[in-house]
Amino acid sequence: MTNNKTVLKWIDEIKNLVNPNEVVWIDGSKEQIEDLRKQAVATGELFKLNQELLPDCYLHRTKENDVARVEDRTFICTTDKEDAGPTNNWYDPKEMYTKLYDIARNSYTGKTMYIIPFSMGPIGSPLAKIGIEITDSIYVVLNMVIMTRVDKKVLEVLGDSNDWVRCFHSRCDIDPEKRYICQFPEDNTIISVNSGYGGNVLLGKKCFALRIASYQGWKEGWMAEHMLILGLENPKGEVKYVAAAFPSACGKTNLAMLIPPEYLREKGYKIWTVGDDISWMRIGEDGRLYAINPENGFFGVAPGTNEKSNFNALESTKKGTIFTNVALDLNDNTVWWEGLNKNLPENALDWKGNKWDPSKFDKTDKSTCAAHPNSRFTAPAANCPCISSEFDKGAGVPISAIIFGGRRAKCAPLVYQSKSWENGVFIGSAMASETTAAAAGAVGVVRRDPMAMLPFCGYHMADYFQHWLDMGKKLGDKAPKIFNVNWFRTDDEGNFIWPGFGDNMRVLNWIIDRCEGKADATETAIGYIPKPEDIDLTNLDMDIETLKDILTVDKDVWEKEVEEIEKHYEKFGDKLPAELRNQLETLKNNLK
Ligand code: GTP
Ligand code: SPV
Ligand code: MN
Repeated sequence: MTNNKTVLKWIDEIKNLVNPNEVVWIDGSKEQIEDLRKQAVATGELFKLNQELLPDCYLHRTKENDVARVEDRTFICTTDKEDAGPTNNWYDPKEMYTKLYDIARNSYTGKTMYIIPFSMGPIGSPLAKIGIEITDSIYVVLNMVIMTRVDKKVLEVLGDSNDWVRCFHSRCDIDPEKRYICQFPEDNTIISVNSGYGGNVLLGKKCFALRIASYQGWKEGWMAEHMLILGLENPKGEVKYVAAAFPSACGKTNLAMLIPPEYLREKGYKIWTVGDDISWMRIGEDGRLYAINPENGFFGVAPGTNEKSNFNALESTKKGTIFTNVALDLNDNTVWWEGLNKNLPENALDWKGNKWDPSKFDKTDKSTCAAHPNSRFTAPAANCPCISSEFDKGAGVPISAIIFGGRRAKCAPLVYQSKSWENGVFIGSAMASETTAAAAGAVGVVRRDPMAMLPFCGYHMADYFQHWLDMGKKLGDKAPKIFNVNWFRTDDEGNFIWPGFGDNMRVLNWIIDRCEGKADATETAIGYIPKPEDIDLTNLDMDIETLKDILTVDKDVWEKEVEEIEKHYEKFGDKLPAELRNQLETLKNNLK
């Protein structure tokens, strides 16, 4: 497949370590994929779904102890502990290599070693990067073929270069006590053992495209962010692009594929999806910030996805999709999850493969759910009805606005604009959100999640903040405007006040208007808030008083928030950029 000496040497090293029966190179060809699907069906690793209703779609169930990312078992291994910073788990690289090699030794005995050369970003794009994943799992191969660009051309483009990321995965015994997800940023290396679940094993995604790439971006002057990218087309046919960072399971896929309310569609407004999870951004020749989506598919949250909430995502899952940990409707061999529709299947298997009893279903008790709350679909981006014409182009799209957001029941207003780039970096650095099922651990606890990158930043978070500030200096007056949104304010009964989903378009329109100097705003302590009459409520069952309510900045709540941010900043000590400390002081004074 290649004469690249660095590639051959590494593959030899891993092969000698894991001792496989056979070695297979993956080129992404139709015949090869079909053959692998057949093998996986024969062993029960995949279940073939109804091929008339869901052509080329399959269901996979992971082990019950292996259903989400494991942040406490994720490590950044740098020579100097200080380089990983206070928000990452650190381990000495030498010791970790020894530990992992001991775990993985002979782990492929009797098995096949698959080698997957892949490109993150359109093959050959100046913004793209190449990786090679070694795995013993057909599930991983088939997911990587959807999520990244797997093609013979990848190795041609790589040539003799050593600029590629080494990704080694071994299922071992799926033993949670020996599960490790390790990044070695200094060596462009990732090693993952004892898991078979999505984000832990599709190493192109969070491990490479965020943890390793954020480190590369820091060294090379670009940015790798946990952001969706969308294009908003107005009735004149002009398209403006925004990138938005929300923590896991806080609505990126939904916002990226949004369908505008009918009255806006009739006027000619459209949303185009460039990406739903990750954005790589560089300064272009004209001085603006350009973004590509390095992925080639969507690894989306299934529960809650339905025709109304996210039609485009649902459409994307109707062919060539792998479902993980959803329920199987035995009546017609299709899939089901909570929130897909109101027809609880009478004859179904839950995500564990046990008979499901709909009469015992209680939506407040996760253990009665048919699908796991973090069940997912892996769908090709090409299936998406609103995929952007720019998606496959290597040049990237110019970003007008950056949006931060998260789940905050009380604090953050529906939307506000930062007062400057530096103030926007402050807002991102202080972001918090209630935790979700996307990672193992407690759900619903407020935690600080700077730029939605807490679990994904591959180096010291204070250096990361400084990198953001430096990028702003380089961008100058061409920098995107920075905003914050919160779709998740609740009333006293805990119901979401803002309708969300397609209606978020009303907020996006205000954001674009602000970027173009077309909308007014009120200056508050935290930033610029819309005039209530500037958020279009046409055809919405919401009065302006309710809107005013979710646009307010409650002084008492924000004074507490400032205390929390102070505590959060203490972690970074002297390394925290002075600019951010100044921003916090300014906010404190503004609130007085
Ligand atoms: P990751 O793939 O983990 O990075 O998640 P994500 O950020 O792409 O989140 P996603 O769009 O899959 O949404 C996660 C959950 O949030 C789903 O259950 C959605 O139904 C819900 N959600 C998304 N947008 C909204 C919204 O505007 N309002 C409300 N109330 N819920 C939303
Ligand atoms: C997330 O958790 O942010 C995801 C899913 O997008 S995973 O690939 O598991 O990280
Ligand atoms: Mn994500």
